Amino acid sequence: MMKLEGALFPWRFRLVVGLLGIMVAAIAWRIIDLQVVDRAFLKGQGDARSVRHIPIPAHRGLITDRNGEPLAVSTPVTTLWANAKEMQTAKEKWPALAAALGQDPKALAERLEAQANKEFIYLVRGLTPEQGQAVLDLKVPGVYGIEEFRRFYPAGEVTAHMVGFTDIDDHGREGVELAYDEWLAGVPGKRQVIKDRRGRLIKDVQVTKNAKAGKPLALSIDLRLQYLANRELRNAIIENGAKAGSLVIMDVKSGEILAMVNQPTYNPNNRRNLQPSMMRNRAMIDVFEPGSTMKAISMSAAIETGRWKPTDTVEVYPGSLQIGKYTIKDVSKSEGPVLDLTGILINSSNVGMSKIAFDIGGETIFRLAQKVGLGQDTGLGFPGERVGNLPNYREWRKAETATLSYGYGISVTAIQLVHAFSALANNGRLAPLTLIKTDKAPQTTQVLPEAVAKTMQTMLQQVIEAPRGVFRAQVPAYHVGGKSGTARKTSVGTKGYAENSYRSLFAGFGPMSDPRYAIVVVIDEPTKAGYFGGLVSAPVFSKVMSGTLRLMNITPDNLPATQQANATPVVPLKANGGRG
Ligand code: 59J
Repeated sequence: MMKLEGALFPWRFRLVVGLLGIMVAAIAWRIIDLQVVDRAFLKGQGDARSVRHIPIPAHRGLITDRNGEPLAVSTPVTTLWANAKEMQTAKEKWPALAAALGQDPKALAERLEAQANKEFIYLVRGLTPEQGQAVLDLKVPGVYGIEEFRRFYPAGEVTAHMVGFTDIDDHGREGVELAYDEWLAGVPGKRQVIKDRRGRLIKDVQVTKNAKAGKPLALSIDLRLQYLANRELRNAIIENGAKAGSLVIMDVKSGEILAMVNQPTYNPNNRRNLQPSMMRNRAMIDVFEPGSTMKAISMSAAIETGRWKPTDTVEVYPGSLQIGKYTIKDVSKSEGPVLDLTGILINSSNVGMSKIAFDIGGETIFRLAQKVGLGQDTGLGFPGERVGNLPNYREWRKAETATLSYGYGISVTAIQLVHAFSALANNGRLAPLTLIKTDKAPQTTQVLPEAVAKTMQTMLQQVIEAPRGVFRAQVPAYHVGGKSGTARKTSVGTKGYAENSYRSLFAGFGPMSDPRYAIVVVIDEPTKAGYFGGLVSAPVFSKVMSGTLRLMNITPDNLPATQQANATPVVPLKANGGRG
């Protein structure tokens, strides 16, 4: 055999081998070049231009009142942040930056020096887009802007407790903002971008995920009533030198809370110098003994048994009753030795109520109190909401049966109390409470026979309209009903009751021709002229009920006969009723 390769193509063979050799060498060189010689440079270049995902903030849902009035609005803002490391390269621009930010140049310089190796610090958050752009236009190296949203609360302190607020990252922190955070928040989107090492945007590649806006929420409250309630409560707190207070208005047919206000309050748009006492939504997170307002429930229970009717009488003489070592006392002396059931409510006789309680038994009162929601979970799930306490009747001895029947030894929230009264107002039907606007009729529960509720309505109207009644609760042109209460506050640290610190209460509803609105007024520690619920809280009830009936266009049911015949709704107040 011949040696083919050598003999036939010696030069071609060498050429091919030679070329291949050069190619291998070239590739090897390039590999070494990339992997070893230029490694650092190339790695830097790659890092410098990298694909990033940056969040697109989601627009938080608008909170409105029942008529669409805005209560919490998200507005676009610009937040300025800095790469402090990068900023060290252009210190000469710092004074101009400080001026544009309205900050002290020395303080800013100190801060930037101190954080000189940080690649992300906030410079200022929540500027208006115009303010932010003005700073960015200075083109200070290392200063960047991001778009965010910030909450603004147009009704300020008037809706503060109800609406709550979000934190600087726009997460719900209090109130409805917290309770409905998931609903309101939405989902942030994502944008794919190419940024350089300094975080500067080189190319906006694409939106990889659209931001999903949060959903709007219409609350049950009516801003006009909220303003009215806030104004009257605030005035009463000032006039009476009181520590605090709450007021709730409820639509007894729909279960909607139409207004809920507390004093003291705060401006949610400026939360500097906040004291915790200002932030309490007392109507739901503070519990108290309902005192004599409880008699409306105990009396309902008595009438429901069929053993008692309004004209039956009870001996209340001499205005006190001894139960073991415990004495039950009436504060106001009755005109005679006996009172009928209506008289017991008018005179607010603890003795009379206790005797009825002994007759019907604690369990009867307990069952109804439970059914109307006293000391029970409201189901609202409001942040910090309290359930209160209705002790089980099995634990009631004779003294407890008595004191519970007139409102001590039980603790409730203002919203529970208005709910309980709503059942009497709505002919025995209890509508579940809601803070959200509802359009369809609620599923109500008959917690008291209609006839009993109607009897109670008549009696509670007498409490206000009878000669010795709580005349300060009367409302011009309408019939209304209700019950006052004055409760000694339990003194801290002792088991007993304070000598001179009181809670003044009033709970009532109207108009009696077709009860629609229930209102509870709580005034904590009045210190001026007087402290009786009938003196301090009843006038607030009167003013707020009067304004409510007029704003809601309710036909008067208590005009002189000549006018009543052709009564039409009174002229409603202006749409901003009472805001000014
Ligand atoms: C009262 C109580 C305290 C707790 C008493 C108010 C009791 C009681 C122990 C003395 C003032 C006062 C469990 S008064 O609410 O009866 O609203 O217009 O605080 O009775 O046994 O110097 N209310 N108030 N009682 N305690 N314990 C009346 C009444 C009520 C009125 C006036 C006069 C009390 C008519 C209250 C009102 O109906």
